[in-house]
Amino acid sequence: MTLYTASPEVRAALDAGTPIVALESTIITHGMPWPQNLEMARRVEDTIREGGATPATIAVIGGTLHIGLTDDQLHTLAQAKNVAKLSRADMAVCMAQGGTGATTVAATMIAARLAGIGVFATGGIGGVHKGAEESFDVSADLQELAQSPVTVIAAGAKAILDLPKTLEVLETLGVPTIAVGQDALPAFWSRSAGHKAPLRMDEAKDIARAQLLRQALGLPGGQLVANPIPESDEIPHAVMAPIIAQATADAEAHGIRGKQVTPYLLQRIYELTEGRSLTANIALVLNNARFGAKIACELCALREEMKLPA
Ligand code: PSU
Ligand code: MN
Repeated sequence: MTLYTASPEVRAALDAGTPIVALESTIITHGMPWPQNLEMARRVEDTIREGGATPATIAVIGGTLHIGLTDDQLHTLAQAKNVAKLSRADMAVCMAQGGTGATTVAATMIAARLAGIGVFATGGIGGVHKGAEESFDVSADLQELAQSPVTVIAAGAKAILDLPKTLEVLETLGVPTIAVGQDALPAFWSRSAGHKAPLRMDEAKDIARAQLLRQALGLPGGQLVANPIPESDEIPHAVMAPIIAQATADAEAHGIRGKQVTPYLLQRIYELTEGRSLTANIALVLNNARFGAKIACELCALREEMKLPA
């Protein structure tokens, strides 16, 4: 049984052993509005190609796990309504029922591991939500980072999350959280929210080497690379903090729970910032795609040097 279908472009890269960067689809269906979502998805793919790697956007369509989407599939998904948001818990159920679903960070990592793709670029990961001591809302993304050997490049964790608690859980799970080019933990729209990252690495090559050494040591799981948004695109934390507080209060007042929490907050913050959060979001994803392609190239070169299989 073949578990997934690779697009022609991704199939060629897998066969040739050339660099590949996985991309999630929940950011398209639940993270950004139409039509900016499609434009972002295409630009991210092009950025990865310009960086010398092959983009592999991942989604479940009609029960089939697709690794690499055609432009038609991307277009359809970006406009589709009522697409499921898939994580570790429901990915196989969606496939068994012939459903269509977008992959979160967790589900994208599962697919990447399956295809032997070691690098994945996105915007933000899920984490420990504010008030988690009451709601127990901790994203399955964190557990996945502890299990699947994929280096995930994100712009840190969004400040809608409880960042110190997110760092604690990552540490408990044995996941390295690595800030790039600075000591502070990037906070998505902002370069910092005043928290220090546990680790710092400035070179893509070192990050690739650390992933290979992790595997050589027999440690499961991946790495979280927290790449700060470029200065010119950042919205300072002092501006974001009251907006995030307002959005969080609105979510509470409307009784938003479970899977709806992250998409609701993103949409509300988009409204409250009059679209500025989306512009920043797109800029940081492109920045992560650029760095992800670099890490994927280094990973390929190192595997060759160390004579490791893909
Ligand atoms: N953060 C964003 N945009 C997103 C998400 C997170 O800035 O689209 C999505 C990702 O797919 C992530 C998921 O894996 O939300 C986390 O959802 P939850 O908190 O329900 O695990
Ligand atoms: Mn959750």
